[in-house]
Amino acid sequence: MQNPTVSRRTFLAAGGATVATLALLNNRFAEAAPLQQDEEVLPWLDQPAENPVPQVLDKQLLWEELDSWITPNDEFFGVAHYGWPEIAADEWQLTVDGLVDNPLSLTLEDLMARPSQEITFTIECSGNHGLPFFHGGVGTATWTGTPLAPLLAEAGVLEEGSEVVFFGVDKGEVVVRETPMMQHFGRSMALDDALHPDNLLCYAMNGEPLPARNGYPLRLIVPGWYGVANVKWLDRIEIWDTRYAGHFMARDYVTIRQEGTESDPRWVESLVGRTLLKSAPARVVHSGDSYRIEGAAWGAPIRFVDVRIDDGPWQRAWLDRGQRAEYAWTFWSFDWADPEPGEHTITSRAVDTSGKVQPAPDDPRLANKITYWESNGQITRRVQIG
Ligand SMILES: Nc1nc2c(c(=O)[nH]1)N[C@H]1C(S)=C(S)[C@@H](COP(=O)(O)O)O[C@H]1N2
Ligand SMILES: [Mo]
Repeated sequence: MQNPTVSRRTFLAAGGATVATLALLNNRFAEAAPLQQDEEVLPWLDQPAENPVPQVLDKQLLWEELDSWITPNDEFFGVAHYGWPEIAADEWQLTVDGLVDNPLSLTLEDLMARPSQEITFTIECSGNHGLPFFHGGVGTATWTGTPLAPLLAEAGVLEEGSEVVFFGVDKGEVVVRETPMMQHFGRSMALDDALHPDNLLCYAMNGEPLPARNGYPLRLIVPGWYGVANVKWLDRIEIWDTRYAGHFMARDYVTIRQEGTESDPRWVESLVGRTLLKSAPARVVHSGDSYRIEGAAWGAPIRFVDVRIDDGPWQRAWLDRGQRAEYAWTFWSFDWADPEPGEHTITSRAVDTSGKVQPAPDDPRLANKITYWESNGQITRRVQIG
């Protein structure tokens, strides 16, 4: 058996890897390595600021503790803009109406009796890394539910129906043109987007009933879309023939950036929707003289991930081929040979299968953006060696 501390890079370069050994090495990180006895994690010198809005953001991923590809339910980040409803399933129903032939009203039992489907999907809040206290708004779960498209087909969307609006039970006051009004949390999708076969009306998370925090009894799961589109505590679906312009669709979760030229600036406002390519260093694992940088990449199909130490060259990381799924993060690792004692920076960048590169923070798309949504720039962490 090979010495497990031998670096995968050296080992593969030597060309002697058998399939079994590869599987073993892969597995060590695929299991996402609950640390081996002699290993320890070096804490990052840079740490997020204290969370000033615990009523909105109740939990975050702790990067130094990232040791499983699937995020356990009790460690999953949670965002709620209008409080945290606790819903009794027997007092709850899902209605589907508006521009349909056949309005529906379904209990949780009805939904669970329908065909079920699973998807492993990394959810990220589009505000993640956009605020000094918000670095852990991402997690991966296997979501179970019934596909949305057949349900919409059963409701019989009328010819003129073009927009599917999803409402949560939770509500809050918004002020529009000086008029205060109570509004439910709502988000919409164009009918074609809503009909995507991967979209689920989800009632289970990692094999357990959906936790209250994550939307019990029912939430929308729309793989490939930012967190905000995945409406929790869902109880109403409406088909409209106009675009929905609710608060979290058209006023908040809107990205604003300056384009054009100095003399003719253009302010561009766009809706937060599909996920963007991103990666982050998770932690530095250390044992004796060996140092390994581990991280994750998500938001688009990943081709490769590069790591840069200090101002050095970009170097290719190893992708974990063991645990991958179309909509889930890919774990990567990099063997850091002989780091000099002292403080270092570590940056990662992901490249997707179409060749798109995760942008540097000074990329104009990021640098000219004044809102914190869609902060998918390269992330740099600081660590002390020795
Ligand atoms: N009903 C409802 N759904 C919601 C929200 C909300 O406030 N109310 N927040 C959204 C946002 S902004 C995010 S990032 C995700 C977070 O999902 P999680 O709490 O399960 O991690 O839920 C989304 N769904
Ligand atoms: Mo979010």
